[in-house]
Amino acid sequence: MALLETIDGPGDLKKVPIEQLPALAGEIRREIIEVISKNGGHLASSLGVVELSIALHYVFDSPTDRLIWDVGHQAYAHKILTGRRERFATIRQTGGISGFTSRGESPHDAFGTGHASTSVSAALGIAEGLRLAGGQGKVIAVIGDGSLTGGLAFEGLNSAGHLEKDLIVVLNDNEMSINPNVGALSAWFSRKFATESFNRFRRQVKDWLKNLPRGGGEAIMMIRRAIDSSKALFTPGMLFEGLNFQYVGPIDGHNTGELIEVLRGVRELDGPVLVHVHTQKGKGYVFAEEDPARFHGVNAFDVATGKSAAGGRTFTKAFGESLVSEAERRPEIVAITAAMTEGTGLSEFQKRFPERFYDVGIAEEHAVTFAAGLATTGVMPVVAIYSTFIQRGYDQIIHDVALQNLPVVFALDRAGIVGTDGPTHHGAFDLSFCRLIPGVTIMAPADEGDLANMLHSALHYGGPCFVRYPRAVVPDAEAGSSPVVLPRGRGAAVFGPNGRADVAVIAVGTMVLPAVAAARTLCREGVSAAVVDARFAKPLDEEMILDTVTGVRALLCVEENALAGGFGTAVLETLALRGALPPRFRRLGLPDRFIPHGDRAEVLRSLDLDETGIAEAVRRLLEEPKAAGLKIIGAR
Ligand SMILES: Cc1ncc(C[n+]2csc(CCOP(=O)(O)OP(=O)(O)O)c2C)c(N)n1
Repeated sequence: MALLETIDGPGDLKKVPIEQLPALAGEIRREIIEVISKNGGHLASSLGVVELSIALHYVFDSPTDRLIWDVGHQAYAHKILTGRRERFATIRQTGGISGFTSRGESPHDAFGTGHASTSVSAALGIAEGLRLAGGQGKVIAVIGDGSLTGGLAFEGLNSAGHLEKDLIVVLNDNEMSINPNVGALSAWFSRKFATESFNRFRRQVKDWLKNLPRGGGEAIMMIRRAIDSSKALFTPGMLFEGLNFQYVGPIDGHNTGELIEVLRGVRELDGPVLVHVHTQKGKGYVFAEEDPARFHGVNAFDVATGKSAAGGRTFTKAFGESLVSEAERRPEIVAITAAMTEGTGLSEFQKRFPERFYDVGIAEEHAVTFAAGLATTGVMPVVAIYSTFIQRGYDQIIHDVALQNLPVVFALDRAGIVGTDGPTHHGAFDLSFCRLIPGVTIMAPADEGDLANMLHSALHYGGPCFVRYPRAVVPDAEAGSSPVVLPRGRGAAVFGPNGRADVAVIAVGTMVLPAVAAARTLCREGVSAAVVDARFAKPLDEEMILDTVTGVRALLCVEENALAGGFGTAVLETLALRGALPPRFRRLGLPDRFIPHGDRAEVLRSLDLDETGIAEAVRRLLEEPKAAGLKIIGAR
């Protein structure tokens, strides 16, 4: 790592002669592969932009010039080149640097990212802000062709073309999102675009010429000449030029010298410019080049073989299988993903029912409204989206689905703490923001059998339904052989003494089994504790809750969701309105702050969201004096 060791910031990089930059790229790749093979992370995307990262930092002066990496998952080389080389080994670990760009982490991270398609709007805002404040610096957004399928990116381009301010957008085109990129637009960027479109145009004109009256010799010659000279018009740049951008490219994104030369030229241009760069996802690591989708986001792996240790059976996998068996029985079921086929467990569905499967690109808003449209025709759409990304489609859920009471099922994967991807990806809020929508059903399974029953029920109830489940391995549980329809809005008593308990714990989803384990421990200590699995965050089983808390000394509600507006708050509201609050009450859940990245189990432990934390919370609660009047002891 001879060269790399001399680089503690972009200033050091600029001292390296251009001819040595390919060697530096090799060193950076080795460092990224080495660290990500241990920590896991977004390997293929980051390997693809090593030369581009070097060239951008060679030509521009970060942090005066602002670099905004869309999603930020590809910014590993950028991090290594901007003073984080030594901390790079801590990436995605508890207390370590983030796997995305983060303003708090470095002045070179001009904008915090994690969700796709934000870079153009953010860059335009920064460019305009600098102008208003009389500040210095070029602003450069780097966006992948996958992220350009998001509507927000086009809102940004549209606005930038209108404002005509200095802005450089680098389109990193590797023809891949996580899987091969989808959508009509991706053809515009494709290498085949020019020839295919031009040939189609030529065929159309030929047909037209055949139908012209005879004797039009001179006119036909003119048209032929016009066709030949119009070939130059058929470039991917047409689209961007139409949006008032100057288009430069396409250029080879692995040729550092060419990149530097082009970027130096682009730096001198005024107004919005789009630089189209071709790269290869996974470049430089044979297994990632061969299977860029698997190495998009990879767990720890063996560098020599590219293999990762087999994980356990996940909720995602269980969901995918349940959906396939539902779809076998009901031809009206279709599945929709927003560029996350594998992540949401839909690969098998796609194989089995290609005609009933839709990958709409990174377009969550569209996914929801598309589902709403389908649902008006008797189709039964299941939209499988990560909890954090459904935030993008919130207005569509309210306005297009719920207001019309359409039967759309939302399978919210990665609900709760996701772990190493951190705060941009935690599914912290879905119970809170879904709970306030009238008429919806919200369910959270504790195990695989529950998940199958809940999916089955959601497909049966009609109206908008959410099933939320974590990024986790399913606990050992007997999956029911054939799923049943659960009575809507009914919880279940899952643990307790005969007769009245001292303490009631009402848990939902992932917190049910740790709550039962905690109650067992408490029982051994002589505290009789009952546990209720709420199953539904909406509608709440109010009668069961009232019955459970009658006569108890304390009540604890536990959820893997923000406390603010979440499940425990729903219980609190119900009990307060009914005048039935027990003498001691407390909610456990995600506190009112953004939770950093780290191993999922460690993060949950740090928040008391495990067996030990729940048992301890009950012990502390019981030590507290009785609340007077409506004051709630221990509520936080
Ligand atoms: C709103 C949103 N939806 C989904 C994702 C998940 N995601 C992360 S990267 C990615 C693909 C990005 O493709 P591209 O922009 O082409 O970058 P590449 O990884 O190919 O370099 C997706 C779908 C996300 N980060 N944000």
